[in-house]
Amino acid sequence: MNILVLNGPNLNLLGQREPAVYGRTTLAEIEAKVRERAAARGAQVDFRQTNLEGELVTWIQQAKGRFDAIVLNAAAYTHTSVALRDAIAAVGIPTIEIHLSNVHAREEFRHRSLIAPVCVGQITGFGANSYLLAVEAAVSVNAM
Ligand code: CA2
Repeated sequence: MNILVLNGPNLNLLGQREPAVYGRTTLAEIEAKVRERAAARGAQVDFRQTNLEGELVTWIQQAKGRFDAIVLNAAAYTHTSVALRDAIAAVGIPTIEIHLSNVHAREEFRHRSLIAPVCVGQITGFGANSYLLAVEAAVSVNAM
């Protein structure tokens, strides 16, 4: 199976700032762990990051027919983006929402996710392991 892992704004800064909230692992290190876990499950991964909302929308649209599942850390766009929600709903590819931090234990504005209702489920608060749990979720959803 093919899994598309998408990362939203500022996640390129991981490991460099705010380690108390987001940990010390860089996005490149997370990508390496994701590739390793996916390979162990017989899956292939395309791992991307962008600071642009529209680029995420385009990548989700282009995933149709190419990917079996999407793992999405939409970062701040989680809480604001109707465009991302509409794109996920439009492509109909099982999408797993993930976060490094537990968004429900943080500021009130992070409690609301506009994308959660169109995702298969949400994994939040496990640090870099959220990505590995999402790979497992993607594989199990694909086998359903
Ligand atoms: O916990 C997560 O994974 C978040 O998606 C991260 C977003 C935040 O807006 C969401 O509410 C929860 C922020 C990503 C910013 O990442 C940084 C990494 C290092 C330094 C500064 C920001």
